[in-house]
Amino acid sequence: MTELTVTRELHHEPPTSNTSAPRVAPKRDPRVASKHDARATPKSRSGQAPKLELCELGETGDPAAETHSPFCLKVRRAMAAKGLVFTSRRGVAPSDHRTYNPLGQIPVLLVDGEAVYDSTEIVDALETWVPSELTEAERAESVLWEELADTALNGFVVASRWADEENWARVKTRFFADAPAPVRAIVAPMIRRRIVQSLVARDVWKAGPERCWARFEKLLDALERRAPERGGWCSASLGPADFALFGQLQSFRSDLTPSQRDAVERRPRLRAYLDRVDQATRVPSDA
Ligand SMILES: N[C@@H](CCC(=O)N[C@@H](CS)C(=O)NCC(=O)O)C(=O)O
Repeated sequence: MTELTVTRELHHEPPTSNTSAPRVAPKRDPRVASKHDARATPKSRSGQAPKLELCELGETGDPAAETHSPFCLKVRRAMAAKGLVFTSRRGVAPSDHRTYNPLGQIPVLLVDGEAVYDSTEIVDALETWVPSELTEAERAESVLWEELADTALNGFVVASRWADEENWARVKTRFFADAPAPVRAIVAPMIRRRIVQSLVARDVWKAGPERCWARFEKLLDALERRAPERGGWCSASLGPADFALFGQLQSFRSDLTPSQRDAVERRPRLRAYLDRVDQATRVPSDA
């Protein structure tokens, strides 16, 4: 497939890092351990900050959407929140990065050329370098919310784009914008069929659109009641649950999926929470 290209670099300072650091952050007292201390802690084997490259898809062409991948959004925002510098390796399809991830999925983070894949593994690695300020109990809760975001919420993101008849024409035009006409006409519906089958197998779309979107509304109602009015989802500051929830929920806030976007926007606490995470984790515009 397409050869990958390295694009622009972010402009904030990297910490030094230790790629062989333990994967679970030690229990920390947030009153004494500041973020600044954490950034100073990791040391790389060579004494240099490691080179971080994020394997993802091409730019969206939409200033409101830095990526169409909710999992790349999760990782991008986690890195921005932690002040980590990275470059992007762009591909046309996730499978373009198969050299680094045999599963053919994105995101993949190359750490001095060594691949870490699966967004949860990547965020775990980031947490060992620049830990979020979470107690052990908060960290355990954070794992549960991250799982809910990556599985349940992601099912609805995928359904909104690939299964929902109301959105499909827009999605096809945007996602296959650079594809030759025959690809758009023949390959796009084939990919769609395969993805819808996987949504049926995941029990997201088995009972059809009405049940799917009723479950989505119910889940959003619960998230609206649970959304924190300040701080992060599981603690006073942001952590893995926030990066994961933001990655999926923000992905609905797109003109590709107007009815799902409106469903999120109708919930003021959830909307305010997402705006807060957005502000705190924004990747510089030239990234
Ligand atoms: N569990 C993976 C899921 C990643 C994922 O589903 N990525 C999508 C793009 S947003 C993908 O690569 N899809 C292609 C495929 O699954 O074949 C993670 O957390 O990174």
